[in-house]
Amino acid sequence: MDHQQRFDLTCDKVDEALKRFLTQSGTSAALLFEAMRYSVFGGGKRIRPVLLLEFCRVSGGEPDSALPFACALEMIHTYSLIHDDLPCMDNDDMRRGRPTNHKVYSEHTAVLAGDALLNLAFEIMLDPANTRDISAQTALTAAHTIARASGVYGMAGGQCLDMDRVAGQAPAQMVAQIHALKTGALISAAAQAGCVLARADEKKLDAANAYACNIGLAFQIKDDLLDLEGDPDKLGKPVGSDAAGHKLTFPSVYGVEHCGKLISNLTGRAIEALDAFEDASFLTWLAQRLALRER
Ligand code: GRG
Repeated sequence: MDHQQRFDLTCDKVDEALKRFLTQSGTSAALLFEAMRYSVFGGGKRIRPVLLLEFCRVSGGEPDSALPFACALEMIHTYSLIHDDLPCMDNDDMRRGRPTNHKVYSEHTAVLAGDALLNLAFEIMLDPANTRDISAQTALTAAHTIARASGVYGMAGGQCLDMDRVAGQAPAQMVAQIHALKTGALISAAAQAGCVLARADEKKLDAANAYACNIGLAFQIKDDLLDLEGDPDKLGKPVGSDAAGHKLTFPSVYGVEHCGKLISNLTGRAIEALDAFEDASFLTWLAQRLALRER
């Protein structure tokens, strides 16, 4: 099996588990379930769950026992995109080639779908029925890693800095901080939680963190570049929204050419960090694939 086939197979497993977790029990709030499923099954690349499961595997853990955490992480990511698209944030009409959640449902349903996905993620991670194969302490530590990365010290904090930039702060420092929190924190949490669930040692945790921080930043710089010069058909949304929204981006600070070099340096550093693991060729491939992605 080649790496692409393994990636696809892992995505299929994640999708199957997500379908199970998003099967409605009872009859209340059918519309909310529909709105949640609309975005969870809307064509996401599943990068974060794949990272979590692979870091669990290369650290000697059992990926199947980490599946609930991988699904929870994808739900948190999905909630962040639903809320990011809202009129009070980026006010986007399209994502992944389809109308955004609030365009299909309503603004209040989209807010609730995001809230409900965030809560369901924690319900899944903290449900003893989903964590039978791991110790309670390990499950709590993994859930804590993901919680911290999602909230004020991570993604939500980064989103706030991005929305309410304070004039006078150095752009280069600011853009790095925003990206590290808004995008990098959840990607790092994926790698860290995978290691935690496999009870990896400090050396492996540090290496996973170094890999994730580097690919996380490269991922965001690539995202900035795609918004500037990507193909709207492949991206499934119009380009140019960062410039229109006067967003602070890596290309606006460093220029397009330098951004290409930064992505390749960061990818190289991520791959170097994998020396701490045996059998990490899939993660090498993934870092390279993300650097070359077109959507
Ligand atoms: C609303 C709390 C809150 C946070 C929003 C994630 C985010 C913070 C904003 C999204 C803005 C954005 C486009 C960031 C760039 C990096 C990023 C997170 C891209 C989307 O992730 P992908 O490419 O998405 O993994 P898919 O569609 O593949 O799931």
